Amino acid sequence: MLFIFNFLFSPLPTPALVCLLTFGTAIFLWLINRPQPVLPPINLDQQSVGIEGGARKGASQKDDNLMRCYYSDVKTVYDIFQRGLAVSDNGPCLGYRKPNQPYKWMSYKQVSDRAEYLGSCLLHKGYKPSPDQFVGIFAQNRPEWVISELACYTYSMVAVPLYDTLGTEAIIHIVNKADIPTVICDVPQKASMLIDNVEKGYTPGLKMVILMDPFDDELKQRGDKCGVEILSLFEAENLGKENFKKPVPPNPEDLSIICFTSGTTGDPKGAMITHENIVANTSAFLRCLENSYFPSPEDVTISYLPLAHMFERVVEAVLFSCGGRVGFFQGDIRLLPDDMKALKPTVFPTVPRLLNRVYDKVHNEAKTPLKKFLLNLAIMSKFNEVKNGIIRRDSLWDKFIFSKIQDSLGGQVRLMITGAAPISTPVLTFLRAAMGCLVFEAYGQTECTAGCTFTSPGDWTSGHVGAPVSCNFVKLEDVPEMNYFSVNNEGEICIKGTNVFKGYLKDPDKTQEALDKDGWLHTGDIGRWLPNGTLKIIDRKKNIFKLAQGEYIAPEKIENIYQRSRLVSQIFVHGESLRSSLVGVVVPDPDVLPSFAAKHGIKGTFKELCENQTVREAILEDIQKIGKEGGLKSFEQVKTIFVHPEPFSIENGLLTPTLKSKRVELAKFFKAQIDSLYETIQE
Ligand SMILES: *[C@@H]1O[C@H](CO)[C@@H](O)[C@H](O)[C@H]1NC(C)=O
Ligand SMILES: *[C@@H]1O[C@H](CO)[C@@H](O)[C@H](O)[C@H]1NC(C)=O
Ligand SMILES: CC(=O)N[C@H]1CO[C@H](CO)[C@@H](O)[C@@H]1O
Repeated sequence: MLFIFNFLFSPLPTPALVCLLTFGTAIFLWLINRPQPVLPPINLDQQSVGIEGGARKGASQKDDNLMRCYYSDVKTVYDIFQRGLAVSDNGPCLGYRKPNQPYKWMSYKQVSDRAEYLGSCLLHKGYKPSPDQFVGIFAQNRPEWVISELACYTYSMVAVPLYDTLGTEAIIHIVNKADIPTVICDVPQKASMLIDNVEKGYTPGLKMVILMDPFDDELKQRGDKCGVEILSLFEAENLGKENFKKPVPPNPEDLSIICFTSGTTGDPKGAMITHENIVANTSAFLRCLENSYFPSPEDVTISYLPLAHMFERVVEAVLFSCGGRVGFFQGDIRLLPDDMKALKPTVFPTVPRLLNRVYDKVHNEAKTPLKKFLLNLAIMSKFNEVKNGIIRRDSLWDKFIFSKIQDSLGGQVRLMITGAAPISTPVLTFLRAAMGCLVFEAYGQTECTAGCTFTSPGDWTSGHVGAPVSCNFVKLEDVPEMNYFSVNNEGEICIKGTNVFKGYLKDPDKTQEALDKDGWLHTGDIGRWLPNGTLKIIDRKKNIFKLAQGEYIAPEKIENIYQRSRLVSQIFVHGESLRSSLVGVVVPDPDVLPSFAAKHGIKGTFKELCENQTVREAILEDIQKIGKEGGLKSFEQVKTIFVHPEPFSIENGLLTPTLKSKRVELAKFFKAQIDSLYETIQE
């Protein structure tokens, strides 16, 4: 500043005048090119307002009519795609790549033609153009996934995604429950598994498999023998081209997709989602973006989060509705950074687990105190700008500190949305500073088509999930057994709106548990209204919680399985939604432990045995084996344990009078041990 000051007031020789003019021009250019701050569209101290009956709506909502659609001519997912085709002027739509090659693009028209051919083939094979006709899609994210889905919508049929992590039993359940005669799948292994199920008589209704990848004759013959026709996708499309049928677009209230979600107990439930549900969510999403970054045909997103989940599908719907493009990852999450560099996405949907890794990596790389200091200074300075609504990537901090991380995401990300599980404050703040793009957090679940609250542009605080979106109301309902009351602004989060699903497929009991008679969806999450009208998630109604990667955990179920180990007298399984793995506290059986330890060549008092690392590892190995036999998935297994010599009891306050674990107390009591357990494992 001093330099400028002196410069301005000294007598001006000609070269100095030139300098000044240059300088003035620079200031002028800076003034007109200065990044425009993103201003909040609403009063951030009052982000939601009460309506009759104790529920709340988003503050930007003028009346009590919930939003159904953003564009009046777009009422179904089929319409969404047609709009993309029109506004992009048949631009690029779906992209894919082979290792180390650039992306190749299919145009909107190519995609829509292929969908019409595939759909015509299904009709030719006996399907009817009607929303009671179900087609399975069993594939990783790839262009053919979207083509298959669109094939269904083009003729009013319903897509039913299947996915690997469900396990064979669940696949059998879904194929039977939804009466799926045809599954479109990606690789021969999956087709083989489906045929295996038919051979064994588990899924007699399956009649056809359409395969995207090449397969051999043997598979075809196996299919022939058990009455399953196997077609390549290529053959299927040709067949449809020869037997072409005119599209039969769906109605808004028709079913579009059935999303089977893996519960913690029992069979997966099929959430019935209509076209209107998806359009409502997509529209509300667009409304949220109105004042910040509105997608256009220039936009591109990367598809790597499972398409079988609504989160990813809604993000893609948002892009399609604006004529944008979707590029697919190669199918291997380890190659994602390489794909990002090749694609340069502008819209990046993501989950906390991935972001935690980015955060850890950057912080671990700053090894010297100087580097740590600079990193923190950079985060602080940039975040100060963010607080004023300045989102940019061209400051000195960006050049010297953040450009590497930005480049690792392709360098063009303008909009990041995180959902599926809560994200911690330091990670969110870091991202907002470092990435130089808008970062929003969304909260929701499959049953409300992914999203029901969204953080507002201009609100860069964390620790809440924003305010209700324009397609639903939110209310909190008393949960007396947990001491949550709506008069205290706390309770179970309930949602009502155009995005709320129609119930579970052929499951009136489960539907009744989730949807009450007035149409409120009961989420099972406990929320609190903050004074400024945002919602904070504070608990779970049952003892069920989500890990950072979005998987539900029912700790009691896991403990019951581990109890089968002879070594275990008592066990407490602990997890946190900001972490991606579980840890445990084991109280060993004093009668069994000494002889078990002796077998490992270790002797000592009970307390010494409990403290011995070799013993600890042997116990861990034993319970993990039992867990595996008991059918626990790998994310349900504890990664490490602490061995405690004193039993949990009513006296020490760790058990209820009915001898149930007091989970909150246990977590408090063992906090130090739990923290150090998490330090020892690489998450
Ligand atoms: C809203 O309230 C919460 C809790 O009082 C606070 O942490 C947050 O910063 C507030 N948000 C804004 C934008 O003022
Ligand atoms: C465990 O016990 C064995 C045998 O008594 C001993 O050699 C070993 O050092 C102990 N390990 C620890 C970590 O205490
Ligand atoms: C406004 C709204 O409800 N949007 C949600 C739609 O779904 C996406 C993806 O799941 C969420 O991120 C949004 O919050």
